[in-house]
Amino acid sequence: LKQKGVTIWLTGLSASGKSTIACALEQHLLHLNKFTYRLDGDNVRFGLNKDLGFDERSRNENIRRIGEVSKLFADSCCVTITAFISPYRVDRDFARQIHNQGSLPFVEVFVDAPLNVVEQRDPKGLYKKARAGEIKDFTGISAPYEAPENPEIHINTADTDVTESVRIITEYLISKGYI
Ligand code: GGZ
Repeated sequence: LKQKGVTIWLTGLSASGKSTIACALEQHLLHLNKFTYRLDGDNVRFGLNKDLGFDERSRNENIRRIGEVSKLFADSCCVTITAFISPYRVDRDFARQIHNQGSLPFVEVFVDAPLNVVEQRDPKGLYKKARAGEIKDFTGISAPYEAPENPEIHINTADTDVTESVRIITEYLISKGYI
């Protein structure tokens, strides 16, 4: 293969738009004939990481494994998209570091939306449950989210739609020669 792999690491609150952007980006890259794979809660938290919950240590381990797996995918020349809250800076930095060690590009995308906006969206009613104390350790309510300080890309989904988000990420990847 001519191209190296790359990992596109989406991070943000629940309901910020990570999965929506990840799916649309995957479709777009497949249309461009790029070898692409998406890792998200549906194919990771129910398989590889089904032993893990949402306490801090479990999230550390969740993201550690996803970092390692995404590195392997990227090493196989795959355009790898990950869509996890990944709330702890130290865990995201670890994922970045192991990519750097393998000379594999790592693109951190902050999928940003204010708490009041994601709480209004609340597509699964999880914020409501978290406020009611029915879900503990809920990110943004009763567990921390450490916003990226220096992401390669920062998208505010309160004013940027999914098509525009995909365009921004794709343009970045092309401009860097990653795809
Ligand atoms: C945050 C939770 C929690 C708690 C269940 N806190 O919006 P969703 O539902 O579909 O996506 C969220 C998903 C978060 O899993 P991640 O693997 O991305 O989290 S992390 O990176 O922090 O390990 C949410 C659901 O799982 N969910 N309980 N307590 N989100």
